[in-house]
Amino acid sequence: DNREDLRTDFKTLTSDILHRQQRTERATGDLTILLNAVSSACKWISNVVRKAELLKVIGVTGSTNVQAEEVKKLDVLSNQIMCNLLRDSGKTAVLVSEELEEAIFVDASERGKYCVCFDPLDGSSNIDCGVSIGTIFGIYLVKDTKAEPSVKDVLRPGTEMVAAGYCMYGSSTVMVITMVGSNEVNGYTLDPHIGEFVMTHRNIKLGKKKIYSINEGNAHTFDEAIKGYINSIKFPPPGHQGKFTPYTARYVGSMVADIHRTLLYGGIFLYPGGKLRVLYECFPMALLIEAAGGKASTGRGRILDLVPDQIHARSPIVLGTKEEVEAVEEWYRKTNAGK
Ligand code: P6P
Repeated sequence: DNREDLRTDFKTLTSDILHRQQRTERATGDLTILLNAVSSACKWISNVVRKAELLKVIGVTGSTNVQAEEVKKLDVLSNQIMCNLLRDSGKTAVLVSEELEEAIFVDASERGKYCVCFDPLDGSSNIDCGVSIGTIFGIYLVKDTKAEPSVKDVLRPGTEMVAAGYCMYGSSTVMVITMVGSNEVNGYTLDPHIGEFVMTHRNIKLGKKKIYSINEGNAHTFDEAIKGYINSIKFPPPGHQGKFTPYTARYVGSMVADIHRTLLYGGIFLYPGGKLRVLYECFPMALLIEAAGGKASTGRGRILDLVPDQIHARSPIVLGTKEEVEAVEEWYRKTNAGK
């Protein structure tokens, strides 16, 4: 029966990770095991995120559980799921989490050679109003497998990451991931009935839609370059007579949602104020956007070249369609803003 809707040749994240291992010289299978731990953690977080409201309503967790403990907030729970599954994989040496002040250095007895920087549930302030949220991760290989792991293993440029991605918990659960060097970004949608991430977005490349995404509520803090660029896409240039097509404004306020749209449709996302974190928001998203044919900048240069000075370092970020990011960089050169 060759009915088109009965696809039987679907690919899964699990099979893609295994095939990548087979194609990689001297692959030990460690990254395969690590990525499967990330995938399992995201399935579990998805399950908990989707039940959270219900659990509160039906009182299973209510505001206190049987030990009369305050029910864990979703981002705390998501952090514990990520830390436990990553540590349990036996393939990690250093864990950096948005939820933890200090890095975790995995005990020698269960230590591996990878460092995972992650935000277990980014955008969690949006949970109660049903906005898409997500887990963001970036992976480094330790600098020296024979040395004691240290914070030096993660205070490195984003160009040294080996893999990065996010899992968005929205109308469906979608894992978007890139293996550095593949120049490919693939998206996989979770089929909760078979528990597999099934490939739904093959080799994502940015679209060309004229969309801009920025929190205009911060306009009073924008420097001359950002003001100049935003005005140039909202209003016709002085003396312009012809037809002017302004950009469309789209801002969710949850990074995974704003980046997912930018990856699929194109456009530009800007967070000029130094709010977003380098290791587990800026770097992973920059790797995805570059692999999908876009550009990711601080406004003055390639953001992946930054070296964070501490694990929760922040940076301004402008990313999306190459021409748009280059226009912002040009505004910085012209106005020499923020010097
Ligand atoms: P603002 C969510 O709190 C977050 O960390 C990112 O997911 C999002 O892009 C940004 O902050 C939104 O910040 O200041 O516009 O609410």
